[in-house]
Amino acid sequence: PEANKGYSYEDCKATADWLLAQTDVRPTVGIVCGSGLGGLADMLKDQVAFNYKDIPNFPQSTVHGHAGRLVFGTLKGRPCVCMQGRFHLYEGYPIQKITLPMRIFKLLGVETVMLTNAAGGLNQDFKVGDIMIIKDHLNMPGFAGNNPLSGPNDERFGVRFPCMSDAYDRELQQLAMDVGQELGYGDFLREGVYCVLGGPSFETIAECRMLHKLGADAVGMSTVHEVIIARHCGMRVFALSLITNQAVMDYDSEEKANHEEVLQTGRQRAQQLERLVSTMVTRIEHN
Ligand code: 6GU
Repeated sequence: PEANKGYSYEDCKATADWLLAQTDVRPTVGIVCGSGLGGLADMLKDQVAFNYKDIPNFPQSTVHGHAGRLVFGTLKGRPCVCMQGRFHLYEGYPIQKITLPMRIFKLLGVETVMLTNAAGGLNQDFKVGDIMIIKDHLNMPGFAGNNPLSGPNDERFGVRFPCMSDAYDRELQQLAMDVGQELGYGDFLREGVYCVLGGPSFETIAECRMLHKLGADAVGMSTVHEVIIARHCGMRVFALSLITNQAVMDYDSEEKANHEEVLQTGRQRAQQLERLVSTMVTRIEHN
């Protein structure tokens, strides 16, 4: 497909039907695992897994720390589908390709999408290892016209001009807070605004200061595009950032953002993050 046209409804349907023909799992929850957070997929029971390269129309994951598998299974009896590894703008894919899995989720029957990512902390009260419940976003690529909904709109997915002021489901945010308290995560569970940039270079000091002034609590290179497509087609959205490093905010700092630190923090906090998400899944009500 042409870069600005993306995939048709029929393309998405063909991929969804191909998947549905190969598994009995009928997922109502779709999960996207961020960098270093792929362990969530390993928690699924009775797995049926597909490598991205084997799925019709699917892009392949190229980033270290992302496995590149779509895993179906159950989490304490709840049917789920899990992306172990996601696609990013900086890999060079057209933006519609990055978000294609969300439409496939929708056509598989998914009602709630839960996304995780690794992010840099801009809020000075945050510490490395904090888990931030995303309550809102800043879509910087979108300001420059790079929105995954650019191009013709297919009403079978959603309206031309979708609302984004209710993108992050408030009930699910509250559920995360409640479950987090129960699990004893109160000391490192936060909430805030996530800002997406194209990457792959990390931010300059001036850029971090600017983003912080604009109201961002964390910065990363993913999630927002998926959220827009998921909301457009009416799925409920919940998203979490693991603060894997502090974004560098002053010229005296010796800190440097690097991918190894991101993966390292992911490994340390991953189990708690996985427990939070999996416990939430068992309490989500669907109609
Ligand atoms: Cl500091 N910046 C961005 N853009 N993405 C990140 C990050 C920082 N840390 C983890 N992911």
